[in-house]
Amino acid sequence: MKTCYIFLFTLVAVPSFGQLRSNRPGRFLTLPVPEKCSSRPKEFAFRGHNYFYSGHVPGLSNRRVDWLDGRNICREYCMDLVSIESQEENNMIFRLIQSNDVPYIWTSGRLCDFKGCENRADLEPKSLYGWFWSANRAKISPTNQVPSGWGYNPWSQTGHKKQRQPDNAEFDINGTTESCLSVLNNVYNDGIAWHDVACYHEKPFVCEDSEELLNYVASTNPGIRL
Ligand SMILES: [Ca+2]
Ligand SMILES: [Ca+2]
Repeated sequence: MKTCYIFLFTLVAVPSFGQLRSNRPGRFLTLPVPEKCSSRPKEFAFRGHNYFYSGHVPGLSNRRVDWLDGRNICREYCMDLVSIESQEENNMIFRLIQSNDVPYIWTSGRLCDFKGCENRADLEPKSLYGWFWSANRAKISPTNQVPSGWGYNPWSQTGHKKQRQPDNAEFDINGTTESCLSVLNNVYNDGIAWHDVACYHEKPFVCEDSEELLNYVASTNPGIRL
């Protein structure tokens, strides 16, 4: 069911664990912590993956973190920020946001605008073709199209500049690129929808099981229960 993604393996030097550099000097992806993987919060499940919303986890419920910190908190649990590959998964996340009155969340969605993304004609123009899920390096459908198999386009039709998303609006304000994908809850009177947002903003987040990290911890910790 999950073998059909178009992987972007040439996008980044495929990470040796813990070695993938962030865009801020000195910040790295975190290694999973086996004990935390074993006892990770399993708030709900979908197609074999466990998920949790940080606002529902003791110790995390008041945390608002930037995008990379969100990834790293998830990764300690053998998870990553949520990647929304199907309309069913998106509907589930939208329902979570709606029923809990969540203002916004981080996802693992990221614009390929860093080192390794140059000279990729298939990613141009970036605002349409340059987005992918960091958790598994799967491409996101062109942002101006209804994704294949979906009945709607999850990107908002409006935002700060009253233009459809992604609009990279903050770049015009302070020169910061909106390189990370957040689901916002009616911030622009637009219902629950996807937005490109600058990655330094601090938000709650949803974690989803990472098969890559679970397999890594399983293979290096014989007998561990995950
Ligand atoms: Ca997913
Ligand atoms: Ca935006």
